[in-house]
Amino acid sequence: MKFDKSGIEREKLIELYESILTPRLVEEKMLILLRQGKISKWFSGIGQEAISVGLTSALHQEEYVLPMHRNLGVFTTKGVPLQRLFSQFMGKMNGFTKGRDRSFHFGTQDYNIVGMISHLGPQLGVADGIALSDKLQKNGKVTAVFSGDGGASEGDFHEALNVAAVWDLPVIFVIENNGYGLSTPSSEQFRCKQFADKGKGYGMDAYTIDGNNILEVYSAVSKLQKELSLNPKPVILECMTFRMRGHEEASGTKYVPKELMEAWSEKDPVHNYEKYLISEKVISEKEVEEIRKEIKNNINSAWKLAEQEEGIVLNPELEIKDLYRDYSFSNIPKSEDKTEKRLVDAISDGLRQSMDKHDNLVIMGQDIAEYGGVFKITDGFVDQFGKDRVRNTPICESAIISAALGLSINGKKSVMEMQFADFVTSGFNPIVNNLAKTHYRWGQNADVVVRMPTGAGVGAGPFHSQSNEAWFTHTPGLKVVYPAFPEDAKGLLIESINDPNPVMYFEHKALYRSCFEMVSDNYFSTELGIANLLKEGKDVSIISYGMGVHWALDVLKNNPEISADLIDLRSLVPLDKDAIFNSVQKTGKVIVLHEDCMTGGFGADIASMISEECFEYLDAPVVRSASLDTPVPFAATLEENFLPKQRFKKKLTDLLNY
Ligand SMILES: Cc1ncc(C[n+]2csc(CCOP(=O)(O)OP(=O)(O)O)c2C)c(N)n1
Repeated sequence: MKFDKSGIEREKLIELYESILTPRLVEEKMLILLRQGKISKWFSGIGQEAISVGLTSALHQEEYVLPMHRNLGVFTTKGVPLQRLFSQFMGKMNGFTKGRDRSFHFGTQDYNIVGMISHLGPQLGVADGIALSDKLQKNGKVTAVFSGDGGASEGDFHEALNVAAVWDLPVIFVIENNGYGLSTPSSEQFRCKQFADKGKGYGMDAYTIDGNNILEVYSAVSKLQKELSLNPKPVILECMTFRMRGHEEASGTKYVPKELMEAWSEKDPVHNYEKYLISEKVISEKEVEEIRKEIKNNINSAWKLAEQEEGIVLNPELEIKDLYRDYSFSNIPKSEDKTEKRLVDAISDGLRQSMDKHDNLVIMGQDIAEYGGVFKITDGFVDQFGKDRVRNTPICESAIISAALGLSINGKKSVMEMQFADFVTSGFNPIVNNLAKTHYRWGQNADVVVRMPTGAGVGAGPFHSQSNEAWFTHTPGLKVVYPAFPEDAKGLLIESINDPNPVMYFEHKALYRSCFEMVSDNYFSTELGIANLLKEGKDVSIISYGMGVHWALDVLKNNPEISADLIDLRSLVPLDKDAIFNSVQKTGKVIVLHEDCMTGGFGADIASMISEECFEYLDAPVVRSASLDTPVPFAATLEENFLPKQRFKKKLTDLLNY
C-alpha cells in the first residue's frame, strides 16, 4: 500500500492513527462482549475504518455526516462519548434512543451525525435536505453520506443523486464498495464496472479511491470539502474496500473465497498505516504500544460505567409522549374581516401567509413553481418568494420526503405538495419509517407537512382518486388532518405548519372549487384534534370528515325530520374522542361515514372505540357507511356506485328505524 503524507502535519498523522485505531479496538472489545451475550448483534466495519475515519477527520466538526451500519469510525472520530455509545449498544436509557433502537440507528445534533434507518437508501435523500439548507444559508458547509455498494441498487440512491445534481447540492456521496451486499457479490448486484462510471449519467464528478488508505481518503475528502464549499455541487466518492467479517456476526463469511480474504487482509487499513508511520519514524513502536494501551483503558472504563448504568425503567406515558416534539397550540385568533373563498383559495391563502410568517419555510413539489401546481395552489408564489423557497422537484417523491426531513434536521420547515395523494406510495417509506419514527427514536422532530390532494368524484380513475388517510392514521408518529371547509382548511394548514411534527394534510380535490364560504383574511390558526359539531340533534350521531361531511349535510338538508348530531372530525390524529363519545352517549345511535373503502378504513377504529367506550349507551349496532372494497373506478356510473353517497341515506334510515 502506498501512503503519501505530503502536506499533512505530524500531529495530524498521529491523530489519524489514534482515530483509526479507536474503532478497531472498540470492535475487538464488542466481538468479545457479543460472544459473552452482553450485546445482542454486531455489524462489523473491520477492514473499512479508513473511510469513516479519513472522511470524518477531513470535514469540519459542524458539518453533517450520515453514516451507515459499518461506520463506527464516524461516531468515534466525531467524539461521541464511548460510554454513551456503549449504553446505546446495550439498549440502556442513557443511550441515544433510550433503548428504542439498536446499534447505529440514531443521530445526534450534538455531533452533527444523522444515523440510518434499516432501509439504507433513505439516508441519501436526507443528506440532500441537510445540504439544501446549508446551501440556502450560503454557509459553505458540506454534507457527507454513506452507502454500501448493495444499498446503491435501491431507487432511493438514484433519486437522491438525481435531486442533488439538479439542485447543485454540496453532498459527498460516499460509496463503500466492498464487493458484497450481505452475501450477494457485486456481479449479481450491478453491471457497471465502477460506481465512478455513474457520475456522468447524473452529471456529477465522480472518483474512485483506495478506501483502505486513510491518507488517500483524508486528502481526497479535504480537497472535495474545499471545492464544494466554494462551489456547491454533489460528487460521488467511491472507496474500494473489503469487509473482513460477516454482514453481522451471525452470518459468517463462508461465501467469500479464501484467496480474496487473504489478499484483503494484506491491505488491512489499520496495520498498514501503523507500519507506515513507524517506518517513516512519525511514531515509534513504543508510542504505538502506549497509544493502544491508553485507548484500551478508555474503552474498558467507559464499558464498565455503561454496564453499571440502570437499565430501562418502564414509563408507558413517556413512550407515548416521545412520539412527538412538545408543542402547544399557537392560538392565533381570526380577524373580523372575511372574504368569500373556495377551498382551493383558502389553502393557497394559508400557505402564502405561512411563507410570509416563516422565513425558514421551503415548499417543494412537482410543477409548483412557475406553473403554480396542477391545482394552482402555489400560483404566483415564485414571484413573491423566489425559486429558492418555492421549488420544483424532479419526480422523486421518496428523495423529496427524505430531503424534507433533512431540511428539518438543519433548521428549516417544509411543505411538500404531493401532486396527487395517490403518488404518496412512491414516497411511502420515508414517511412511515423516517418522518414518523425519528422523534420517537432519537428525539429529532420532522417539521414537515405533506399536502395530499385526495379523493374521488372527479372521474379520475384508480390512480388519481384514492383515499389513503388510513395508511397514515395507522402509523404512530404522524398527525393526520382532513378539513372539509375553506376556513378550517386555512386555519388547520397554518397550524400544521406551525406544529413542528410531521403532518399529513388531506385536501379533497372535488371540494377545491365547489366548496366556498366566508374565510377570515388574517393569519390565524385552528387547533388540531378538535372536532366541529356542525348540527345538533337527539336521535343519531353522524361522525364524518372530508367529503362525507358534505354528503351528510345534503341528506340532513333534504330530510329535516331527521334529528342528528353531525360531527366533522377535522383531524384524525389527534382525534377528538370526547366529541364522539359525548354525542354517542346522548343519541345512543351512531353511523360513521367516510369516502375511504370500508375494510381497514378509519371508521373501523372509530366504531370499535365507540363499542368499547359507549357500549352501555348504545341502542343499535354501530354502523359504518363507506366506499366499496374495490379500486376507485373511472366511469361516472361505476364511481357513483363505488362511493357511499347513495347508500348512506338508506343506512341512516335503517339505523333510525332499528
Ligand atoms: C430496503 C432493504 N432491503 C434489504 C435489507 C437487508 N439488508 C441489510 S444490509 C444488506 C446488504 C447491504 O449491502 P451493502 O449496501 O453493500 O452494504 P455492506 O453491508 O456491504 O456494508 C441487506 C440486503 C435492508 N436493510 N433494507
